[in-house]
Amino acid sequence: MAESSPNFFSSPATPRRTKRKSRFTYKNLSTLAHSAPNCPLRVIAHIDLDAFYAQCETVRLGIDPTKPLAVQQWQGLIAINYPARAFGLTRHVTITEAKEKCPEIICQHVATWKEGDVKWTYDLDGGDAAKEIATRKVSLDPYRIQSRRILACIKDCLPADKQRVEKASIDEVFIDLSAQVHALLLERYSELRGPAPYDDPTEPLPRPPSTALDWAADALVDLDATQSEEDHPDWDDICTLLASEIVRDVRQRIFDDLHYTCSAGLARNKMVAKLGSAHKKPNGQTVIRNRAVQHFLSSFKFTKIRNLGGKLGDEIVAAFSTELVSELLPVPIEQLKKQLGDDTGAWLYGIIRGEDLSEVNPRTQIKSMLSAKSFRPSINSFEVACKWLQIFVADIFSRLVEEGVLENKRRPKTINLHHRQGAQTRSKQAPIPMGRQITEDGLCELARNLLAQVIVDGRAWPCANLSLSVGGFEDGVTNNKGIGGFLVHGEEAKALRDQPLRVKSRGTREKTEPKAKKRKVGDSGGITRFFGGLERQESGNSELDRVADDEETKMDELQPDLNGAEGDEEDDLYAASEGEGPAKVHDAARPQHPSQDHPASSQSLIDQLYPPEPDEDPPDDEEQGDDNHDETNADGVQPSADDYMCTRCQTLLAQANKAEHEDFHFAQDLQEEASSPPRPPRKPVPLAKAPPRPPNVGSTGKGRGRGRPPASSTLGQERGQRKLAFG
Ligand code: DCP
Ligand code: CA
Repeated sequence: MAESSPNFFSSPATPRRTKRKSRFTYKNLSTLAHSAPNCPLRVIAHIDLDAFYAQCETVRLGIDPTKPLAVQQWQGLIAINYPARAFGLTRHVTITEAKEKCPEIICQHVATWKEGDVKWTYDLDGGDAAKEIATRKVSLDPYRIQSRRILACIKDCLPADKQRVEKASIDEVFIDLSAQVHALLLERYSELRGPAPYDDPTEPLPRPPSTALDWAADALVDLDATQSEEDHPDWDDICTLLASEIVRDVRQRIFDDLHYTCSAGLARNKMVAKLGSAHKKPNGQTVIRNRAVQHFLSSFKFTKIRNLGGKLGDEIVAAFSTELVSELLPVPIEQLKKQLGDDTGAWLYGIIRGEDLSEVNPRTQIKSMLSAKSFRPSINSFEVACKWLQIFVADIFSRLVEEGVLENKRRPKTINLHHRQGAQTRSKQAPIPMGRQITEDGLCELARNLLAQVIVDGRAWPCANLSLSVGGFEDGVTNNKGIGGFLVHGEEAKALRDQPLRVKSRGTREKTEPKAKKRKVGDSGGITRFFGGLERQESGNSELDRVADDEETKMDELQPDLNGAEGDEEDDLYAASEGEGPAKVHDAARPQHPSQDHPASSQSLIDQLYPPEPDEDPPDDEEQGDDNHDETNADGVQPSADDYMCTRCQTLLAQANKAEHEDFHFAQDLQEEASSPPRPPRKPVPLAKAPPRPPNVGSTGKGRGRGRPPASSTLGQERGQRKLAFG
């Protein structure tokens, strides 16, 4: 693969100022072997695929990679290849603008699912995207598959016993090359093999040879002002050089085997390596030697640094009236602490000096899977929502099959439904019963029951966003458990056998639970204020609670412990979140919009990660407000021609809300059926004591086979919603 950057330097062979001893000790060398984060010889690489989705399409379609191509998602462009970028195109341009600026551009729409499909397809013509948005959902599976192939290729290039690879997002990895470089050092430099003189590990290492270092085609960042290329290279330079050779080979293999180009950054830690990979794109490799870190960082706005792209960055800009690293460097640590709090101040002081001890976390196993859809216009009935749930389940199930669920290699323990209505997001969770094969039908039923619970709670419609996820994956073969680990015995087994695969309502948890039950996120004003924020979304420590945080994001912009997740697409929102930092989070990963439940101290990060979406199609019945109807009923107002009385619960409501109310009863019936032991029939709810927030009123649900209203279900729909005719 051709290296793009002509911008390389080699360390000159002469003249040199020779230092007598290495700055590094035998102890440093031994900690390198263990990838210790504080080892001064440590080397980390960050590899980022160039215009990833666009390359996936180019490779898939066998298109000449020099042709301009963009990936379309509905009416937006979510990836632009570099030939198209040469025409000034970015993710922000519309398709019309893109075609004006670059008439020959190929706009390839992403794959989509539609109802009844057993697999996503590429059969949507980009020109029809606007028409089809209401009946299809995007699939990013093709990109996930390529991502996995690339990850496998990378791992295949590295020695099994010394590799430490972290999948940071769908198209990025961090690699800690320390252990491999340590082995190479000993192999190539015999003088390092012996024991430390006097058996004292604090003894300095012998000097490296004074031969010129050949950085090949790497973009070598210039040294700090206090350093000189004439200085004798030390072992850290050699380590970086060896790592750079390894990464060049890895990139070459990715290109040779899979035809993808990528860019890489090499440095002593993740933060600097990541900035490095973006330095010379596409197809470039940037090396930031330890002696060049300060020079490299000084040229940046600190708002470009990981975790400083959002509110925290803004606060710092406001506090110090600058966004330049170079202007923040002279600020004493005490002043940073005073203005930002001790933890944040100390962290910032280190980070702008290139200090980052975060580890490369090799966990790459999927923790959860999510399938989601935003509805424009919103949807208004259980029936329609169930069709989407069926698509979500098909999507998730196909991924579960790939994950080895059918062979019991791995298995999720929980299923989650997130439902958004206006600004309110609600979640329901339930365990996936053990002891039996997970099936598509079984998951569908669980999902429907979760939705039924949302409906029972009221205010389910109009629904602007639904997402379904499974999480809490367990290995089937670890811990000597084998397949037997999935089996249940005795009473539990009997209970399961006798019971349909249904949600037990008691097993669910709602995210709108009272504030008092929420775990408090540190509100000291320290660094946790900014980085602990993600956890605020969940109500506890359990695996159940963590599920929603695991969806695919641009992980590196978030916390390390979000890594390893397999997430999914959001249909139409990601493209709107271009920019640095957490704003690049997939909207599909938005488990819950910030609500008043969250402690104020974490609100800033929440806002930053999950900016509110514009409310689409202000809901008619929300404007009317359910409360009004209840009050009207309580006041004993007589029914008008526009009202009707539910025969099941004797509640009076507007005709427009009839369908929703029927859904409510249907959902309630479903839930009761699922409860064990069976309960006696419900008593009608007296008019004056309207139940807490169910949609207003009722129908003769049961008489219509499971309570589904056939034609009337469109009554309360929004404008345009009737178009949502599947298949
Ligand atoms: N992506 C998206 N919407 C965004 C950002 C990214 O859908 N706002 C998707 C499409 C990208 C992929 O994620 O191809 C990887 O994101 P990157 O930010 O790494 O962007 P690219 O890989 O496209 O380009 P670059 O070469 O700048 O890395
Ligand atoms: Ca990329």
